[in-house]
Amino acid sequence: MWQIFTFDEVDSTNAVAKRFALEGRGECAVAAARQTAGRGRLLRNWESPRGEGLWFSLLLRPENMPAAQAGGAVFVSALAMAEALAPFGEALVKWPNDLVMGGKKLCGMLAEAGFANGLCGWIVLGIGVNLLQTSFPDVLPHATSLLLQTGKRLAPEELLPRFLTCFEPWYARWQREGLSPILEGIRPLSATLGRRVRIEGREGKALDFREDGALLWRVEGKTEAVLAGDVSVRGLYGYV
Ligand code: BT5
Repeated sequence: MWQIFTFDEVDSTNAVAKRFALEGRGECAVAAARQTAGRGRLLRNWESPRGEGLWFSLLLRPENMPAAQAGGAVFVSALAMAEALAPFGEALVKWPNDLVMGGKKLCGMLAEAGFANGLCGWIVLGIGVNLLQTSFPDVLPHATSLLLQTGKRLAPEELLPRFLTCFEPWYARWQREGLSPILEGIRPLSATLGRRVRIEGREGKALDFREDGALLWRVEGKTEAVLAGDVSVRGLYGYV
């Protein structure tokens, strides 16, 4: 059973969960109705209006996990969230850290980790899912919500336990067997594989995932691997 801490308002649930990690707390979830300084990657902003989405972070403490494997947490949560949302609508996984619906961004994920002696001490996995918004600011042309896509109203407090139920078995498998079974689950849900994409100004075709989660793509006549770091991947004909 996950211990869940809920707040009315915080700056960022990732910041709170990181504080919990440094205080030595065990695995838990931290959720807030609103974030005043929600963060994306590279210090980008994450819009988190009150009650309109699920804004939360997991504090994970995988046992004896080599530091290099920590980044896989994002794939575990992407798969679990796609599963949790499946009864309401089809969410596809846009490598490396988005879920999309109708070609737009429904959910973003942000993993941060602390290491000691080559092992992962903690991972804070922040997840934002747009649920009830009926419109987005002009600066977010690629954003969408579950309500806009499906007409269905799913409350954040209903989605969190659903997500945790889906996450638990995949998290256990990831620790036991590594990333392969997770990537196998993601392949059929991928919005990226088989597509023409633009990565860091170059164009090519996304082919497959490498077993460490890197994206293999065909570019300029060669097959190259892109690590799931801070790259942004764009479709040639839109966001996906
Ligand atoms: C992400 O970054 O997609 C990671 C988002 C993680 C958010 C969660 S919410 C709970 C936890 N606490 C936090 O403080 N963060 C995590 P990135 O790939 O860098 O995408 C960020 C970009 O998405 C921004 O620059 C905007 O263009 C766009 N964006 C901002 N808010 C959005 C929203 N609500 N829906 C869709 N797109 C958004």
